[in-house]
Amino acid sequence: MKKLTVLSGGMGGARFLRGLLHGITAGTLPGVDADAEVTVVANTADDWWIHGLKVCPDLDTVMYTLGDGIDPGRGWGRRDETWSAKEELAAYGVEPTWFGLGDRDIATHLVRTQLIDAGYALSQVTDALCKRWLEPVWGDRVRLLPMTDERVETHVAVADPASPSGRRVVHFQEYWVRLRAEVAAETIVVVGLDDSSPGPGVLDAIAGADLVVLPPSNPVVSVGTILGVPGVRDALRTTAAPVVGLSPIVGGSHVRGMAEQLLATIGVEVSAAGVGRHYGARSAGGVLDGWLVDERDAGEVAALEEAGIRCAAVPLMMTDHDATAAMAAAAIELVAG
Ligand code: FO1
Repeated sequence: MKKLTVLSGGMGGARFLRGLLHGITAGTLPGVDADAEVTVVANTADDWWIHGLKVCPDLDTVMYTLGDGIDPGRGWGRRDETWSAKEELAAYGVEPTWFGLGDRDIATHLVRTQLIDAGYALSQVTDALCKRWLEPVWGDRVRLLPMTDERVETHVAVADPASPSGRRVVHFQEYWVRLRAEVAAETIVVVGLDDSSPGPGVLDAIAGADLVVLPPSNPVVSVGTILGVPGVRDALRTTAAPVVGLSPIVGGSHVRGMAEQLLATIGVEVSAAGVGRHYGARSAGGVLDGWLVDERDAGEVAALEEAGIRCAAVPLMMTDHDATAAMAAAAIELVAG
């Protein structure tokens, strides 16, 4: 196996990717060449223009994580960060004060924004940023592709008694960071998604893969938005590669993030089986050949097998690179042969 393609959101996907690469390098993944290439198709619907800068949280979380620049505690932004610019903006009373842009992180957004303003596509800009972050560590074995070059942004409608309509629409970042996903998301609207097209290399990365992985990222606003880019689902259904996913829901709740709240919004059961069925069996018009659930959800394996999805229950806590690599190995074994 030489070509792996991973459809990734932010923290969960990035942590999975780091462990996958650990396993590849260590040679512990069955049938995977030690010089195998990993192409990451990353969600861009979290992107946000703020203070005149284009911030791409999921692209940056993957890039910083694989380039070892991530702050491990936060899971986003840079390690060894300082916040002088943020403090100065707050001193001017400039909103939003609740969104933390660190000084080092701002340099990334300045470079990205300048290149976007100069007319370069997001995929070209991402390549340029990855020259610093990925090439020195991974050579040309890791590629980071935006799911689309076009502007796509997730917005969430929340109840707001103060507004005439009784609701307010906020950007996903406000829903997640300021509201802490503590209010019900009445509706999720991914602005621009239906009119978007797969970014350069995305469909080839799926069609030409030996394996496609849906890591434990948010099934609604991360993997869900990637699947929503016109053409991506069809590519998953027609690729010769097996498609295997890992459940982000363990024991009936998310490990981190806000998957519970958003699955409820789209009417999907908050369970490992619920998400697996939501993605669907490839044999039944969905995108999955295999679905890994945590040992605590072993009782859901039979239901998934009946839905046409190969399923196994293994430990799904990404406690360290070895544990994550073991998850990747289990995913590969589940759909091998
Ligand atoms: N998450 C927070 O909880 N608080 C923040 O202030 C914050 C700032 C931030 C800045 C840049 C960036 O790339 C990510 C940032 N995040 C922050 C995380 C971000 O909201 C999430 O990574 C995703 O959008 C959800 O996966």
